[in-house]
Amino acid sequence: MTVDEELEAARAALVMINPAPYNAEAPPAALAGETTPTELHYVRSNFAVPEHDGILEIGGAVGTRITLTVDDLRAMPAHDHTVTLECAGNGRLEMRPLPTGEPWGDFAVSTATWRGALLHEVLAKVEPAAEGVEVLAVGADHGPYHLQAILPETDQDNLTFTRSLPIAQATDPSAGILIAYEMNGQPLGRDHGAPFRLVVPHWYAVASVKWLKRIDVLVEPYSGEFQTGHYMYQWPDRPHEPVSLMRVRSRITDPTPGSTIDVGTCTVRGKAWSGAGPIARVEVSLTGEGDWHPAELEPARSDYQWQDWTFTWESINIGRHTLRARATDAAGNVQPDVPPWNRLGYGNNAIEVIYVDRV
Ligand SMILES: Nc1nc2c(c(=O)[nH]1)N[C@H]1C(S)=C(S)[C@@H](COP(=O)(O)O)O[C@H]1N2
Ligand SMILES: [Mo]
Repeated sequence: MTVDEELEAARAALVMINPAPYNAEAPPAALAGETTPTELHYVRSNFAVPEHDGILEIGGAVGTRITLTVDDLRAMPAHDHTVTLECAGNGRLEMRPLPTGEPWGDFAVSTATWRGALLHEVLAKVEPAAEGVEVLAVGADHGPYHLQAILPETDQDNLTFTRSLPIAQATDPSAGILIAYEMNGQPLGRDHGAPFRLVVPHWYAVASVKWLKRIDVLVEPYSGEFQTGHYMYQWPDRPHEPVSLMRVRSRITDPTPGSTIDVGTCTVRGKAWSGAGPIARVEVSLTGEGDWHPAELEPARSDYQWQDWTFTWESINIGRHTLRARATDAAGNVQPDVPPWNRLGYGNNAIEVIYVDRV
């Protein structure tokens, strides 16, 4: 297969929303399983898929600069983490007034099993300087970027995808951050960051830099288009804030929205996830105002992936029924009824409403 044929095959089952740069949602069925098959995992890229020479350079304020290849990463202890990634712009289409940005529906979220070396173990090799405050991850992708929020005109013609993490998080063994080289048991595909990428559990996926080219320890906080320009919550009534942890959210996966099902007993199934803590509670409402009924949480599979839940719904009434699910995380965050509006449309975790017709 040529490179183009390979990309086309990898993209065939997705719901494309932008051909260039390629951005695509998962089909709804991709959310039903424990994990999302690679060919159904959403893709979000700010630039075209770049060439990558296979070398990762690590430097900045460090004792020892090093370069690593995928073989060097594979020679380190391998860790498999099953991680739910959600784009911060997921659900933007439901915000009013409609924010500017990729018109994501609700399917820029997926869960895959990533294998890689732990970022903190890689960083230990370079001995970050005591004055280090952030760790900058640089992608190999770059190009013109004209949706500027903060850039002067002159800098928009060749921008690189670059993001930083606080050094305390990057070096924290319990953060679970990977430099991943496999996704669901296969080498990373081109759309998902080959040959290696960061996978940062709990954070909106913008932190999980693909096509990783450099890592630098910084002694000053980083500011850049993808850090302090885009991916900022620009609230109408309070100070701007960087996008960070995924906000608590739930989704009914079964029955599917708009479907027709028989009266009687129906097992409602769904997912819930939050970057701020494990899911403590999911409740289901069968009406507008009125009671919320507790759903049953399946045993949690890991810290980093969405949580399955079920609810037994008995109804002998034919006709249209509304269903809503609402999750609460261990930190006490609960989904709002209305999307928390911000100018660039990030972090929509509002309660979703579906209906089904019973016959
Ligand atoms: N180098 C690079 N990394 C990137 C991006 C990008 O444009 N360039 N997009 C980020 C965003 S916004 C998201 S939501 C995730 C998407 O990861 P996926 O395409 O594997 O689903 O990658 C992140 N990593
Ligand atoms: Mo994203």
